[in-house]
Amino acid sequence: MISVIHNNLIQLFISFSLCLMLGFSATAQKPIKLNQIGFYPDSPKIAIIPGSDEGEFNIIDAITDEVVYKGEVNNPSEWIHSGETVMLADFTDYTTPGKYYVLHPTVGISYNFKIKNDVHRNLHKASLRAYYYNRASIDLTKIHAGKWHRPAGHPDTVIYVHKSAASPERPEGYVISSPKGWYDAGDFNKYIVNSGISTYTLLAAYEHFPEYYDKLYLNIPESSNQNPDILDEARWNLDWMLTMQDPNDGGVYHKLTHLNFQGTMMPHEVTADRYVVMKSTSAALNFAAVMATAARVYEKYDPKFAQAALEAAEYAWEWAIENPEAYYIQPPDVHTGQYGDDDFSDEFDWAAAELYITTGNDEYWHARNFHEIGVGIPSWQYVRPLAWVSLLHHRDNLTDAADIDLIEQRIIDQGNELLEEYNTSAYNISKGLYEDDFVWGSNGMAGNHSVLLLQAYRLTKDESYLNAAQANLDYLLGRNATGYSFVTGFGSFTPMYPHHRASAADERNVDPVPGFVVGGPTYRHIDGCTWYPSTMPALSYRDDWCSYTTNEVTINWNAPLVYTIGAIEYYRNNK
Ligand code: G3I
Ligand code: 9MR
Repeated sequence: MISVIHNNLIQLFISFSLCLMLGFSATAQKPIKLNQIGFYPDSPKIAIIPGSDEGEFNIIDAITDEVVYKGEVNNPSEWIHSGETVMLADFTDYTTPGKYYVLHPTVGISYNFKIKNDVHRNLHKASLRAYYYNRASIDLTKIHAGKWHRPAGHPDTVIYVHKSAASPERPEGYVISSPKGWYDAGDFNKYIVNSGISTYTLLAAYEHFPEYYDKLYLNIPESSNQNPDILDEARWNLDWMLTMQDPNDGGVYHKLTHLNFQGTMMPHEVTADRYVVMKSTSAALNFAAVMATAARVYEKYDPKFAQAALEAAEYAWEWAIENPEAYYIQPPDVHTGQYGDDDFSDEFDWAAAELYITTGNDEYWHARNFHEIGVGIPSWQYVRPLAWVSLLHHRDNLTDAADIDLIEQRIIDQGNELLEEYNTSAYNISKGLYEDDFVWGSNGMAGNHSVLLLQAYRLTKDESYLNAAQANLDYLLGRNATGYSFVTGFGSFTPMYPHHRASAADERNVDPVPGFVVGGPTYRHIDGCTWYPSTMPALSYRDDWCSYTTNEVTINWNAPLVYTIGAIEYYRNNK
């Protein structure tokens, strides 16, 4: 114990002297950027050194302060998204487990990181437990929520049918019950469109890695039952989604919402009325795709639910076929998130693919022209890639109607496009390839790049794809221009003021609810923040409540994080 304290003091002294030497204040952000959690022994290990001062870098044991590895930095090059010139310090071939930091004689040091097996296990659990923390209609108990326990918010048993959603059987003001589900984000509303990709991505994680998730314990209220915890968590949202379908026609309400965003309150403090608003084609198709997926995934655990999910999916699909142009139009008295879309072709593709896979009915394959469509990066507004992800996974069990070569080629082409950027980018990441990579929710885009890269890896077992997928994770955890590890509670320099009401309004806790990735830097801000540290897209981030364009959390940005970490944990430990 004493020697640990002694060594820590030495380290503190050395770091402090170094800081003084290099002109940094003791509290300044560390100039060398890397994944602040760490690396698996056999994974690539990269740090970013700012500037062009080439030469030697060292890996220092954080306990003994001994130099354990020496390497040469290389490739000073510009990253156009941040305007920086940076170099790579590659210490992939250092594999000894331990705790370390990087030192460059003129630049400074990095935060501490670890090399170990299972290095992202806790982060992975936390990124899934974030969904539990965002549950509506349930007490978060001390046992499961720790210091973030809170009373249930939004029972959602009395929900009014909004004028925009009125039908003969359910006129304006009609009351339905629509409990459970996850709050979308930092706000308290529940949106079907965004629930679509989020819930699907968790179900895909299970479908692709069942043996891993069968054993993953999340300490949620359902943990003691026989089902995998990830499926119990997803079920909380699926149960809510089912209530959003009008049993009279199969249409699905676009969202369940307050009329306005509420103030900075804890969920249980909110009393304003809630409404279901307008049925839309995008809601019906997202719903159909997810329910068709759920019908497969829950077959083994709850066949009755699986059957109900499939029927609901087909009913919603029929509604969408009859109502192919029901674009969401925000009613004048509703001011919450829109999740609007003016192109449903990708939603049709995705729903058709999931229904085809689940039912084996060729009509769904032929309903769309898969030969004519590409892949891309998934987002709430662009779900076409999810069709390819599912088709690839099920390629050995499809009917003769499907073109397996086409499915494989699409995934490889997309993977290669990302890989090329990974190989050539100054930050050694695929993120940054597309203009949309720095839209609102840029960190979600980073995760979704990795989801696609991981499909290419699953298909080919070519490790470059796995390494590239991990590089985007490294980006999220600190190897980025801002230097933040963007996941709350994980890393040394991490968001403390996310735009998350249940964190901001919680007077008991300084620490925000853990396990959420914030939206990340973006090139366009429409929030009330008076300043941003930079106008460069990759630097334009602010850890402040005011910044809902960069510092909010959502279920759709966490889902690719979950998928990516789960897959990487699985492969790094089971190769
Ligand atoms: O689709 C276009 C694309 O074609 C174009 O290239 C690109 C360039 O600007 O813009 C794309 O549109 C963007 C759209 O998201 C889709 O990515 C818009 O610029 C951008 O402003 C829009 O932001 C959305 C934001 O709501 C405002 O509508 C975010 O994606 C979305 O995550 C966010 O969602 C909010 C909910 O409404 C409410 N709950 C919180 C949640 C997160 O902040
Ligand atoms: O808190 C809201 C956040 O969840 C949304 O993503 C965002 C954009 O639609 O809007 C936030 O609410 C703000 C509102 O739009 C304007 N007044 C300030 C609110 C946040 O403080």
